[in-house]
Amino acid sequence: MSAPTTNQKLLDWVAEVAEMTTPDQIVWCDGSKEEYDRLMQLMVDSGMAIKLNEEKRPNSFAFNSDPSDVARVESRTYIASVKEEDAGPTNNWIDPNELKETMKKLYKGCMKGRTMYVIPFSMGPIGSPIAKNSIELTDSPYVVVNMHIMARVSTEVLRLIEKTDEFIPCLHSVGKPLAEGEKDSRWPCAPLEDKYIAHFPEERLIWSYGSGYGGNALLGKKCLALRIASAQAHDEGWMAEHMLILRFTNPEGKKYHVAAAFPSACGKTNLAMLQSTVPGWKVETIGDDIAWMKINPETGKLHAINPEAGFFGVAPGTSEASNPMALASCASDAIFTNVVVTADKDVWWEDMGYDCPNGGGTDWKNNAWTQGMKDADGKKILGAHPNSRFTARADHCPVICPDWEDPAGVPIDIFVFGGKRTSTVPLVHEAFSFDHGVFMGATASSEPTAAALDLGNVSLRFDPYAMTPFMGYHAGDYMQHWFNMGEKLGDKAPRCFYVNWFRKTDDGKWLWPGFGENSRVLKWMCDRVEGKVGARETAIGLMPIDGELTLDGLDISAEDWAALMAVDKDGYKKTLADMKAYLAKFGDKLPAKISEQVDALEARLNA
Ligand code: GTP
Ligand code: SPV
Ligand code: MN
Repeated sequence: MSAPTTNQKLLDWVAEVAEMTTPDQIVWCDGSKEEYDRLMQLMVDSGMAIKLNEEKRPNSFAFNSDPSDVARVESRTYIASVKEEDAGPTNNWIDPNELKETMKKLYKGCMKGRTMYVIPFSMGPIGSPIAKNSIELTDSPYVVVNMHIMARVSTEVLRLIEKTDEFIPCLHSVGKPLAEGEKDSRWPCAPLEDKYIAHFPEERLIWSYGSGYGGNALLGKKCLALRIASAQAHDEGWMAEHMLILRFTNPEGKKYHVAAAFPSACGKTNLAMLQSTVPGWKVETIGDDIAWMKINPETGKLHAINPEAGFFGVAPGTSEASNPMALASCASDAIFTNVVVTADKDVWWEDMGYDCPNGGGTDWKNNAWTQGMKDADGKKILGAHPNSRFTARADHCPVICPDWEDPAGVPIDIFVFGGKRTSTVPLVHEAFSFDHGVFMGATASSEPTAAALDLGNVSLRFDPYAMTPFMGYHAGDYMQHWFNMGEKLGDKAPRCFYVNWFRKTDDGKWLWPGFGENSRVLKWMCDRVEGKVGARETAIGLMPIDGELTLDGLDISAEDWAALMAVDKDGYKKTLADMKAYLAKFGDKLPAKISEQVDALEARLNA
């Protein structure tokens, strides 16, 4: 196949990679439906993909990964900046030259027996000034079809690269060359010790080896749109954040735009597509995972775009009750990874809202499975992996915002931070100031979820801005960048809030109904922005005055409400001690303003 571009830089790079990885052939992708259908058919024929029931799940496919390759691997993710101190204490670092030598040995001949696909893609609307043109080279057809949904794959990107002579190179291999005549496995990948998800921030270069799953392999997402983009945003004075973006419109038609940072598997997709229970108020989705934000010279506010084109959402827990809009988004033209395939070739996962039809099917490990089945130790065998995901087109979401592709973005009024805390942290509190909000984001904490399984036995993780696994540079500099943005924004800075949907009672039940009911909390935030409601000052921030966050029609006892709204000073003192130990790792890169906020919080807790 002759190359469909005249850009020498691109041609040289493709040739250089092909020489190193020795694929059997090179295919230049165009993002067309014909290409999607052809690759899916190829994978159905090889046994990698399962075509789902055309009546129940039109044009949709299921995949099961290798049980060793089910999530991002943070322990194998590297920020290979030239200087170690630029990666900081929250990132893994290897000298870039050394890492390249190691990876070149792995890449040598790694595509033997495979096809190398050249994927031209844009993060952000093609051709928009904020978008990034990029090329992913991969030997995984699964990556190609997912990129079709998650990014904008098109030959138009090649035309832009020809004009600008600029693109972000992303190299990916599953790391499993095939010997002469060797039969491929269903999900080829390399063992953990050979996996590398590497970023060279100064060169704006991404090299990934050994994993075929999610953020390890769909390189436009975490690698480009967060790790590389955050480093670039730092240098250029904008922001790349792990945030959903939504529009919340009141009955009079006034629009508020909210960007919220929660760690992986902590409810961004849910909140982004929330079905409001506040009469007359509605939510529209702009993005569910990533926000790129720049200061708009006309409004002086931060304007946000979603650089992605699809959702790579957590499947388990997605039901008609919890997230009907996510279900609708993957009703057709979707890809499912590591869920149950039912007897009639539909999909199912835990907490989907109904029992598995016919009592079972094929589980994510590709075994015959019945619901309720137990292993030798008497533990229930899950049909779907806890980090199983659907890949769905954003334009299939019934509540996608009509302006979601506006390259100018939407003006952000409200920042929300949060995480999963079953104790200590109340339902909602507001920052005293933007700087206090920057501190709240910097010291956000969460109990680890299945989206990163290699964290070991950690009960609480500080996760600044939900960006710990995604910062392309030193976390202390990251915090300082937030303060700097605040200074530039002045009184146009978004109002900052902290939420926790995940408080539990001692006997393990949720204190807050969550999901659609979270709209009540959003409404309170908008009322705060409008100055319609007051707030009471507490040690941790500003909290609702009883009765002003409406609970009408909710079955929630006075005791539960009090517990949800309590400021657990002892719990916070414990968190504060852990926080100080965590922040000590930042050394002299810890912004002075963070230390001031720590002292102020301590003084308020001791008052
Ligand atoms: P990534 O895609 O990994 O970045 O994560 P995400 O933040 O988009 O995750 P998602 O929205 O898919 O979170 C899914 C998990 O959060 C599921 O287990 C949901 O049941 C749970 N969840 C979301 N919202 C709520 C809520 O309001 N209350 C409770 N209790 N659980 C919630
Ligand atoms: C996350 O883990 O935050 C995700 C999923 O959004 S992945 O793309 O696999 O990183
Ligand atoms: Mn995410």
